[in-house]
Amino acid sequence: MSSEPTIAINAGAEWRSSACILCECNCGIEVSLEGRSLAKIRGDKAHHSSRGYTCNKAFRLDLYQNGPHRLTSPMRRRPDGSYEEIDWETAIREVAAGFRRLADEHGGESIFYYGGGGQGNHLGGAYSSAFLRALGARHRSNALAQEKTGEGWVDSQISGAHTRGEFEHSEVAVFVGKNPWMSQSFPRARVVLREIVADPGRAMIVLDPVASETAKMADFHLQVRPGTDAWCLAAMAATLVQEKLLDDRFIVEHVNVPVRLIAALEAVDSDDYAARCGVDAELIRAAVRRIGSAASVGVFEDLGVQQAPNSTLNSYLNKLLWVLTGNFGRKGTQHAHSWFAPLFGSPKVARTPVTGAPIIGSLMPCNVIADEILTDHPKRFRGLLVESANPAHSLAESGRMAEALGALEHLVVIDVTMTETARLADYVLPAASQFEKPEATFFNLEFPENTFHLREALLEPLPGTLPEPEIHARLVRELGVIEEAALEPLREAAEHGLGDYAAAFGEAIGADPMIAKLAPFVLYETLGPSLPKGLRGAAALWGLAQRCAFTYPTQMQRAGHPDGNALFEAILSAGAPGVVFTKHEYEEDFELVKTPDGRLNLEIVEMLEGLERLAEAEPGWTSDEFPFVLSAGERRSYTANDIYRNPEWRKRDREGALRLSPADAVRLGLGEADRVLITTAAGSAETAVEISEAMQAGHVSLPNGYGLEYSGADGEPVATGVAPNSLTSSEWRDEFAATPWHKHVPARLERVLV
Ligand SMILES: Nc1nc2c(c(=O)[nH]1)N[C@H]1C(S)=C(S)[C@@H](COP(=O)(O)OP(=O)(O)OC[C@H]3O[C@@H](n4cnc5c(=O)[nH]c(N)nc54)[C@H](O)[C@@H]3O)O[C@H]1N2
Ligand SMILES: Nc1nc2c(c(=O)[nH]1)N[C@H]1C(S)=C(S)[C@@H](COP(=O)(O)OP(=O)(O)OC[C@H]3O[C@@H](n4cnc5c(=O)[nH]c(N)nc54)[C@H](O)[C@@H]3O)O[C@H]1N2
Ligand code: SF4
Ligand SMILES: [Mo]
Repeated sequence: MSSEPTIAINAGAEWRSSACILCECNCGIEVSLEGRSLAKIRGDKAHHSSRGYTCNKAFRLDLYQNGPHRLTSPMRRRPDGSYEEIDWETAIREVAAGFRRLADEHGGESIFYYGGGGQGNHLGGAYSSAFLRALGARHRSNALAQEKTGEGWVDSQISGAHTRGEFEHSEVAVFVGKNPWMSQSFPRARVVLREIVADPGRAMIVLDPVASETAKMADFHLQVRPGTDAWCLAAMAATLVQEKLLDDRFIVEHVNVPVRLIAALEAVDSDDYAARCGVDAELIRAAVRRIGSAASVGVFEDLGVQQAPNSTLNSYLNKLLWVLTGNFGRKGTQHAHSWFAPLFGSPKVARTPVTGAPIIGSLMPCNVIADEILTDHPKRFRGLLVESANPAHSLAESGRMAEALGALEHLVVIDVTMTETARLADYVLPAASQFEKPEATFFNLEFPENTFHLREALLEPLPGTLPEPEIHARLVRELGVIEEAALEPLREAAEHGLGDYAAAFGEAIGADPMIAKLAPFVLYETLGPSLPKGLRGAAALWGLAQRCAFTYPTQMQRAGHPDGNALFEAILSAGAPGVVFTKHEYEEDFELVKTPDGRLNLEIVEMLEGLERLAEAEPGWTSDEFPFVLSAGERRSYTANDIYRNPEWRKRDREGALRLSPADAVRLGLGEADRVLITTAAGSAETAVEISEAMQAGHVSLPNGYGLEYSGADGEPVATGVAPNSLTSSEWRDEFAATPWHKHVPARLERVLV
């Protein structure tokens, strides 16, 4: 909900602009500082996309910024497992030497990189690539490879582009395994949801086994049984075909529809499929007719299907809903969009060195990382650099993940705090927080106007910490791979302005391939010092601005930036609102479609086979031993990935209760005050329970972001709530993309007797 400025209280306070770092929306905020504390926070009305909006989570960011959890010195692990503080010079020397040794003895490919930015900080990751390239390392991954790579693979074939719904203007909004009331993910989510509900001419369709906050607002809640979305989505697409609700003209002009797809959808018995997913067949058909009659439809799929059975197939099937009805490239529909920096690498699917799992968008599937380490295979990973991520807690099967991290020869973690992952590392490097350095994200996913927001530091780095760009620069300098003399002309050109710099940079790249290879480092070292005070870390954005000028020249100029240098300058000086870096016309959306013939392509053999197989397949992954389905990692009011570590930030749900249906509570003889032991193939945990009408029988859920260790005033670390991945298994994963089934973990419950 948007926060109204409290003028009387804040009279005289100085408000500084920044952004919330807790989810991909990165809402603009204004902060009033008291010393080093973020004393007051409110939504920033000047911000281009959030316009004053925030949700409930932004207001306690001081608990992220300040507290005993902040690291203030590099740490080195002693043989007995305890840590000692070391100085930065020693840390940089030993960290670089450890990776250098692995690269020399086993090749750069033995070094792996995980993370590079969470929900609010992608600048550091932009610089890490220079250090990794200098070592010849090329394998990497991050959280996207446990949620979005299946969808990314489907997108790469349907449109060659990432797409988003323009929900602010959609007549019909469809949410598939997505609860935006809680999890947000598009600008001003709660305002937009309320507007849809209030307008009788608009409608909302939600596929969710839970009567989530969003599902309760929906006109059509298709309350599938967990894990059965493929049958529901197939019945929906089949209804489009069988009831002739397709946009024939759009299809003729823009879509390759294989005959095999139409035949498969004609053959679907939607009553039978409806029964298999547990939804009333007439409700499914009514929802589809609403889509068929709408002037504009936007669709958002998220973790409820991306981390559950048939996840990649579900991505394909839900995209049929907007592709076949021509809901693309018009106001309120689905859109391809520009990127300031693409979040995915090459669409070509490669294979991981040990297990041969698919590498999609250059990201290794998170669920095979442990297997790529715990083996005597000569190509196993031996070294790992983790930056701004907590894989020991956020990846499937924490126990095995910890074993893998422990088996590495050189594990280095860059974080603001001693995470579960850092506790296994050989070296921990303390980063300046996201309010102590210029920062930004590449979650720039809007259309027709796309924005980028560089925020300035609110505070000096906490003594003992360094911003990531400086850490990576020191590591590259330590490797000694680039001559000072090669950098000097660029430094000098930078003194004469961006025009001279651009010319000198072009020349330097031609003369020395190392300059291009280590571009972010070179920019930091040469352009960085000439930037306004405190903005050195923004130097890499110059390269991205040039890329933007090259990729979207017309749209960038339409947004008011004559060239890449002008865009870069606008970014540095824009402040609170951020910068519109591209402005598209609706008709230009097809220019962003990157398939070979420029058409949307539905011919994906694996997906057609998957659709056909549904006819014979029976949903159901539970057993007598594990009769419940656990969704491990639900987004709630007080969850924010692993970013807030201090449990004090939660006003409710302190322990993160397991939610279960009233029917199951009766069956197990449970009351609200009882506790249960939940057991899965991977482990057991004891938890508080919350009996909730929102849950259907047989389905239970636990929140994400709990079970993080935190020590208050120098006591022993205590973990509050259940760490969800102590209960997940890495083999439960999608057959195409190897994305995890976090939302679908077979489990057993027992009442804890006291
Ligand atoms: N409050 C809060 N917001 C966040 C985050 C956070 O930690 N806390 N994290 C951010 C991040 S990183 C992400 S990726 C997004 C994720 O955002 P969401 O994907 O919306 O979040 P989840 O709650 O994990 O899952 C969404 C829904 O999937 C449903 N679900 C479970 N099983 C199934 C199933 O079999 N089928 C279907 N159709 N649905 C199912 C759940 O009931 C839930 O309502 O949230 C972002 N926003
Ligand atoms: N079971 C289950 N597991 C899940 C999920 C689920 O639903 N269920 N969801 C998955 C999803 S969608 C996601 S996105 C991941 C998220 O999990 P991760 O990718 O591990 O990322 P975050 O939780 O964002 O953790 C960010 C880390 O960055 C650190 N950090 C904060 N600021 C800075 C900074 O300025 N510099 C540095 N270097 N570090 C900083 C924090 O201390 C924290 O350790 O979890 C995934 N894991
Ligand atoms: S958590 Fe997300 S929606 Fe909420 S204020 Fe922060 S960025 Fe905005
Ligand atoms: Mo995520």
